[in-house]
Amino acid sequence: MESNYFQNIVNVEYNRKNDKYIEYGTAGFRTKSDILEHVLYRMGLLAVLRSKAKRAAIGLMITASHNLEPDNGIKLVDPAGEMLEASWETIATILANVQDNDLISMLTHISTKENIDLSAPAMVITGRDTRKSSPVLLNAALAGIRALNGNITDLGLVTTPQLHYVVVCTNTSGAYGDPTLQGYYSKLATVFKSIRGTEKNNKKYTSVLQLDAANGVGAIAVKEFQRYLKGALDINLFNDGSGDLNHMCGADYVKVQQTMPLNIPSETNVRCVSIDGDADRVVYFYVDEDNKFHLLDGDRIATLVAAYFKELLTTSGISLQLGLVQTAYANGGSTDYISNVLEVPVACVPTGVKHLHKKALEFDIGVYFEANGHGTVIFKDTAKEIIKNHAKNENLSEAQKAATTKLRDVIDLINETVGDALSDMLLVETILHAKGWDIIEWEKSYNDLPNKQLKVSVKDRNIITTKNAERYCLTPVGLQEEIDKTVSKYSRGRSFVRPSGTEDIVRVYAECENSSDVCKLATEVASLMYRLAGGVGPEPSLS
Ligand code: G16
Repeated sequence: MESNYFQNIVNVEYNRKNDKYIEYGTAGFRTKSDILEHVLYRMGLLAVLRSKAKRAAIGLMITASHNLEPDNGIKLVDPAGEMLEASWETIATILANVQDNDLISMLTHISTKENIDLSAPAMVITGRDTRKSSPVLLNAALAGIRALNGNITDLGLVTTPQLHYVVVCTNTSGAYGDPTLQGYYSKLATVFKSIRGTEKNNKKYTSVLQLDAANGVGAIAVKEFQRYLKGALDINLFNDGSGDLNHMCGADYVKVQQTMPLNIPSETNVRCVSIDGDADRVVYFYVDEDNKFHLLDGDRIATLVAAYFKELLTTSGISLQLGLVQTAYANGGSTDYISNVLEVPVACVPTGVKHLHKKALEFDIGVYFEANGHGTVIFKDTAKEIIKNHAKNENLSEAQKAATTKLRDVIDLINETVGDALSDMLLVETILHAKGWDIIEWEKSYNDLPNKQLKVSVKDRNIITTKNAERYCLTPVGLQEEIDKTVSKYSRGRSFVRPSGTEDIVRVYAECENSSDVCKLATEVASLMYRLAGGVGPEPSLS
């Protein structure tokens, strides 16, 4: 049965045209778009097998998110809207790299090993970002899906989180929401406006927002939201797709460079937002009277959200375990604040929302955010039930009732399937509105330690291996000892190195107490990295 089943998949158009080994990285396959066609075709085939294996719809998104225009990639989405299961990432890597002649035998092997019923139906929901290469790559994926007779729902141009949302809505037969883009906009906008309508006296809060959409697909979604949110939130859109994607704009640029993106007017103390190329990350920022740039990144969002939930739980009298998940990039200032002031349990896991999501599932309410602005909040089904039932309790005080209702309603504002820049932004806006805060008030909660990031190019980034949630470098041998020696010279110093899973570089992170020292610390560690791990090109430095 198996080899017959796969006989129609041979398609010379999608033969492998280069020998580059390609790996399923932090968030899928990601590299130069011109070497990806055969990979996309094969991922179309694999998505059909995954759908049959799970007896559910699978998502397939064509995007390279924060990377520049010449790159592209693919993210596969599992049935509950989460990232592809780790064991299938390995399968995907093997399938992407197999020789054309071995493709049928590899597919046969996968279906036998995974015990897949090939007669089961398959459904793949596809979407793409605005890159020039995306339509061609989408066609390759669609050809793969069709070759195995999979059913297709193509959403066209969508943000990554919108695709995740439609996948989970489809697989829950609409229980999570209507599985359409209109369903997505309407669900989020309706609850946003309704919560907002119940709150008066919003002191310093104003509803005006400057939004940098990275010239990516998020701009399309923002334009839709502008229609749905009219009168509630006043979004001024910049980098709306008319310029170069992620070029000197977008959440990654703003976070790493700690500077204003192109085109956003520098207006004193005005709340600004940047999202990334596929709208799954968000950061806030503003410039003060002295034209000084202030960044409120994923750590700030996480702490704002965790504090809000803690307050609602306490006021409502509901006992649920709230926890927060971060990565090594989390600023030491935020971790201290979470542990010592908020007194919320905090966990640290390796980079990649798939790791954060998994850890957050251990809590009744799990808040997870990477410092780069990628994150969300997830709720156990049992927690949702407890909140709903509590809201029906007629013996609650007015304050308890209000907090419980808010807790129940705000769940619908959150895209729990994955980090969603726009849903996260609406959540932040809801909290700031409830507290009557402007961005300056929000920033007062704690002080960030000065921090910097650098990228180092090396011959082979895979020689860098790490442990302890990427905070300790195992190889090259001796590098960690050198980093430790360097860091010990700086008060509250901390630094780590790790290979990127989305770009062909190694990332260096450094933080310390003194802002005049942080560039020096980052440069020293980058230089160690360059010398001991085979640096290529110019040696990076910060002045
Ligand atoms: C992806 C992942 C994020 C990760 C980022 C950078 O984001 O979803 O979890 O933080 O890549 O990863 P790395 O440091 O390994 O390059 P995006 O927005 O680019 O898809």
